[in-house]
Amino acid sequence: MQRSLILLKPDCVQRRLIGEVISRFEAKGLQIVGLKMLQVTPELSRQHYAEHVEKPFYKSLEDFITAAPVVAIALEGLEAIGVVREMLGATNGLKAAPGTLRGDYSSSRQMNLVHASDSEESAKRELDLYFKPEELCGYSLLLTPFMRADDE
Ligand code: FUP
Repeated sequence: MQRSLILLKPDCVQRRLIGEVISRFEAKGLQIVGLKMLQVTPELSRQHYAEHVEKPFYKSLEDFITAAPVVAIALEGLEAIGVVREMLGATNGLKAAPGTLRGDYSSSRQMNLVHASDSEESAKRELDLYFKPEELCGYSLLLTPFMRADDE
């Protein structure tokens, strides 16, 4: 099982697509183990996007991500990090394939609707940024043990 940090960005919240996006994750079989709405501060933005802080687009990205509330989600599932990235599609909504979340709902590189961790290392770092350990609630479902066969 893996956990990934998902952010429903300000455009997702403003366009009232929270339910739509969460439905897609739940329908896929991913499990919400943490959920909160918050306003990203400039400091949190710099921590989250540490690898981009020096890039020319960073100022604009920070202005956008701090402009209005976001929804942070901790999602759990088999290979959840890679599975969610596939569901999101390419970074630029204009390039993302139809059928992906960004392909279906975004026409922008900057306002690309959803963030998701891109590796186990970033998932751990980002989950720690957005959630205290006691805010994560793992729970098992009856059919979970059958998701992976003995030879998988
Ligand atoms: P992703 O991993 O798909 O979220 O994309 P990146 O980590 O490469 O970029 C983080 C965010 O910066 C993206 F969601 C959109 C924004 N961005 C720009 O605004 N301009 C760029 O040239 C690249 C990324």
